[in-house]
Amino acid sequence: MAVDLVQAERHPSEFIIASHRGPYARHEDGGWTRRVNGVFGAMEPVMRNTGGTWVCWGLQGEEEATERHRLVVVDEEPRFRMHEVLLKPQEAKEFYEGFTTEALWPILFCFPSRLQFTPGLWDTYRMVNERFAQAIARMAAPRATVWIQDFHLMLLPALLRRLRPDLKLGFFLHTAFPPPDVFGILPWRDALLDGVLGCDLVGFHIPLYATNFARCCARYLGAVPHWEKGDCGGHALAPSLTCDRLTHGGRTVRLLALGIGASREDLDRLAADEATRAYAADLKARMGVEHLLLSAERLDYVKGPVERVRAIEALFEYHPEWIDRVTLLQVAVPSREGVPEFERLKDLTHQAVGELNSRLGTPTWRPIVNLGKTLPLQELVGLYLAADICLVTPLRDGMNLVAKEYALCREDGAVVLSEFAGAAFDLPGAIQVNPFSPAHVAEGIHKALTLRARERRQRFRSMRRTSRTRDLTWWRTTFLRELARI
Ligand code: GDG
Repeated sequence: MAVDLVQAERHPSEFIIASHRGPYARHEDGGWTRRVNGVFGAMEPVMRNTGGTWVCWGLQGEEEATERHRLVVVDEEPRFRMHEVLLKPQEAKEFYEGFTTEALWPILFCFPSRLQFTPGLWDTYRMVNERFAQAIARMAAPRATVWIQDFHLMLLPALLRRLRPDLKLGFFLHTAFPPPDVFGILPWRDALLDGVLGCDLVGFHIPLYATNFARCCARYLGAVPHWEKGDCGGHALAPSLTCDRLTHGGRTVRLLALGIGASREDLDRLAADEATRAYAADLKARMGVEHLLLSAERLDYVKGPVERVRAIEALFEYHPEWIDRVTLLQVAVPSREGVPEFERLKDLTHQAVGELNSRLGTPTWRPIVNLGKTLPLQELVGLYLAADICLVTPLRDGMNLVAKEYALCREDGAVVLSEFAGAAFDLPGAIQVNPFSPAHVAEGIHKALTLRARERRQRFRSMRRTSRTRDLTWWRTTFLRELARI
């Protein structure tokens, strides 16, 4: 796919997506590549298909302008517009590496011990949300639809409603959402919740996050949720009460649990491609093991990369029969580079992999092969095709698209999946494990390795069916249909 961004005049838009960054990053030779991230990766095909304007921030260069407007041309066809609110490097650092990474990220994923308070960052967060609101208010056509993405822009809905009450506003949170005791640690909790409630429709991946959000709004803002009995069935992520709307300040805000799906458009084409299949077969042969395990993710503490190494160690300790027969290929895409906490995590992961490989490895076999880089999408699909088992063990995850992409691309296989990833709610055919316990994950892997073919195929069929029917197009059309009905 060839992408080019060309300077263009600003244009009123009927459909706007707002997310903190755009889907493409410029590389040294002046070309554009897609950013590897669940949110941008998912919204890019959405915009390619719907058209409209994508509003995000960009870095302000030497030029004086504070905003930049461009046309995105994909394979020589203009597809959508991109409007950048330009931030000075220090503002971008305070907004992204600062407030959203230090304060919001750990709280939303329930890691309060990682929260940091740096004075002044909240003001930058508010300022960036205000700049987005002003830009969108200027360019939205009358009664346009604006779909705001994720926690970087939690204040935007209320700010925008004040400036443009005619707009239809939707918000989707791609992360998890914690219970009130954890969210309440944020000193800015009221403003953040009030900001999101500026919307007509708020989407979450699974009912539990909507329930947690409603409980926070009730406790901290006095909002009134409309509760219904949930069907928890003992699952870690299923709430006993669910909420599909709440009332606050004389308005009713709808809540929707809608798990994001993978993009079939790109994956089907690549999985059917002869070159991808040949790459997969060659890779499997070169690895020279009976069973290839795969994990692929951004390097992030919520994904539990070190805990996963411990689980592989436990597998060989409790089931030494797998030594020399199983290898984990671990793709760790660099993320938030330069942020000290994430740099430390990279070192810890390398160290853990290195120690395990030197203790158990042989001249011809390694327990773990670690790739610390972004692979082209075709290679990633090749790995999906080559791997007998996909290992998805985040300590917590909003959804996790890798599990769904693996199930979508193949006819058979197995997924070992953290019970704390939203995907566990959507994919009951996966072997569910507790990622905090290396022994439990090890048993899950052993189970996947020894499943009878009939049970394995049955489990896989249900995951494949869900991943193919509830794909990205289904998710986008369902959300926008619900928003249009309000
Ligand atoms: C958030 C939430 C939620 C991975 N390695 C490579 C590569 N990838 C692609 C996969 C997949 C995406 O990155 C990662 O998806 P996740 O679902 O793990 O997303 P996060 O970045 O954590 O983002 C998450 C998601 O938003 C969507 O709502 O599911 O819970 O945290 O699509 O294919 N892509 C390429 N090379 C790689 O090496 N090209």
